[in-house]
Amino acid sequence: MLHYVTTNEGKVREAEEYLGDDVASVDYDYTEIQADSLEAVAADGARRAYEHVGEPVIVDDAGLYLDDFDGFPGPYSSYVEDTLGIERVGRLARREDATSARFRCVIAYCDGEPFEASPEPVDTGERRGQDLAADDRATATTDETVQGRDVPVKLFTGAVPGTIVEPRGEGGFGYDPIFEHDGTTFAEMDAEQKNAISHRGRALAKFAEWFQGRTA
Ligand code: ITT
Repeated sequence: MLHYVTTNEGKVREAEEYLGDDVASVDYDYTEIQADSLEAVAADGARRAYEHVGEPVIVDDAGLYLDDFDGFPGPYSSYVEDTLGIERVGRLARREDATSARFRCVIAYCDGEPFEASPEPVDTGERRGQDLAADDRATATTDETVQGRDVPVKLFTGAVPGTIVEPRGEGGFGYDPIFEHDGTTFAEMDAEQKNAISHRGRALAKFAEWFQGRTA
């Protein structure tokens, strides 16, 4: 059984469409490391989650990136939501005319076993930080296997561009009310509509396809 380790019910609702009954959610609040890339945070989280659960796990680390603020708040999105709140982040972005943004999501999978070689880049700890900081600024996504000295982790990424607007909508969670894509905020979409275009939907679709092969 696959375990989705998260404290965020909103993420679980969105994952159900891709993972259905094959996944159990586990509410385990491990201490996240601070790092300037989602990949590093997610990979570390997957290792901790696997250690705790002892069975295959995924964790999901996501963030909002304001293009003209060098990607702020990015990996610090949770802290900024808790301290400033999304309405003030939205006001700041609009006041500074820095409304071009993207969401990024990284799904990290760990089952304690190594992964077969894949065409995607394979890297280890030291260089990983630099390469992935560059990827954080890009729309393009890279999936990779992290096979350092630690337990290997496989990563799946997704990104979606959008615009910061005044809050609209009641659905979704987190920054969804201020993130507009094609004229609609994520909070105005239901889970299915959001999944069809979202950072998480894209990462989950890639993961779900790969995972079928892993378990076949
Ligand atoms: P877990 O780490 O327990 O999974 P979390 O809510 O802390 O749950 P993240 O660290 O990934 O999740 O989230 C970072 C921040 O980004 C946090 O403020 C979320 O509300 C926000 N966020 C993540 N995904 C989002 C999405 O799809 N839409 C809007 N905001 C999102």
